[in-house]
Amino acid sequence: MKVRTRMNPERSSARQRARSPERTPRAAVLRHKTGRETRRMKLERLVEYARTHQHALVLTHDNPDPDSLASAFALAHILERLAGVDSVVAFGGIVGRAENRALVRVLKLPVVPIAKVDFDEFDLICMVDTQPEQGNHSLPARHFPDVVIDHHPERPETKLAPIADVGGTRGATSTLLAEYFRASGLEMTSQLATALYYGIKADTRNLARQTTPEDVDAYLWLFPMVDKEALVEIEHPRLPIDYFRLYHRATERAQVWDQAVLCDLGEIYAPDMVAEVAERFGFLEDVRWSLAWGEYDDQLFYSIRTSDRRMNAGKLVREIIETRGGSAGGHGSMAGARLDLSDLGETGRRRLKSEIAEAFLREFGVKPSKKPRKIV
Ligand SMILES: [Mn+2]
Repeated sequence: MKVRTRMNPERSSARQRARSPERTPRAAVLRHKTGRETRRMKLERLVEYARTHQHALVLTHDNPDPDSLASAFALAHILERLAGVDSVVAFGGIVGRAENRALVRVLKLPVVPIAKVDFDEFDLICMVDTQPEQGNHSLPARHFPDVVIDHHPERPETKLAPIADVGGTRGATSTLLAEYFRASGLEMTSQLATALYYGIKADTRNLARQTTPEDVDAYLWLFPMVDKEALVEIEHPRLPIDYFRLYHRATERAQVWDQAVLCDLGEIYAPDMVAEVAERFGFLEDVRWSLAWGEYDDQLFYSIRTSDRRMNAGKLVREIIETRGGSAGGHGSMAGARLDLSDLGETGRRRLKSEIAEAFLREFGVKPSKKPRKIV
């Protein structure tokens, strides 16, 4: 995967024409809406469609996690090898968590920040581990993806993408990509095997959460090809001092209400630290709900974890955050959301945060008269 910066503008406009809907009539794209389509058929359709294009952009969700990064590079590899399309993988936000930074560094994944991407240079736009409506990606509104591969529940607009493989029960998008790989007959590289394996492992919390037999199957298939030394480096990275400072603050600020723990982290150094903290406090004894939030770059980030099987974390964040103008996504046991704060002053921000915390507490069944316990 090469990173290009400039291309011939004439060719670029030709590609833009090629992207217009008239050139790719929906009817020409074989869609099997009925019946079960095997991964092999899906792969064939993807390759068939991609073949008439030259330059693919594969976009992860913002502040990408291992599942999103691994899926993006696996898709880029498939597009290059099977459809002859050169591919660039890009992300919005930052790669924040130490493990995710290590994944990119150790495996030398040539991922490009979205600020360096000129969307008009690409005639094939792909999106992985997220969907157009999800709101957690940086694809400008004037573009719509050609290809969407995501294990999250299908959003209505995704149906408009010529190639969409979304929804289902898989615990990770990396599992879907591993299935494409197996169907393709392409040789798996240890770099991609390591990334996909870690993608599945991270999303399913080592096959302990939202895991299907297909996830287990892909995990076991990949394992012999994993670069074990690289994996150790990725899973046990050096941590910045900010990490320990943030945990200190989190422990001081956490409030335990019955079976729910809530933590306002204030300013955070990386958006995905809310997920890290929510995940950790979710392990606190007797806790069934864990919610953490923090501010980064004028945005408010939320992350939630639950072990309550009767509740749906994804639905809950959508109800509480999307109705307030934010974007949200996730599934049964884990979800995240963000809200733009740039129009709000100090007071407005404080009010919004406490309103949202109260809304969550109500959903967690905590009585308003209750007082929280502190950890320290
Ligand atoms: Mn995922």
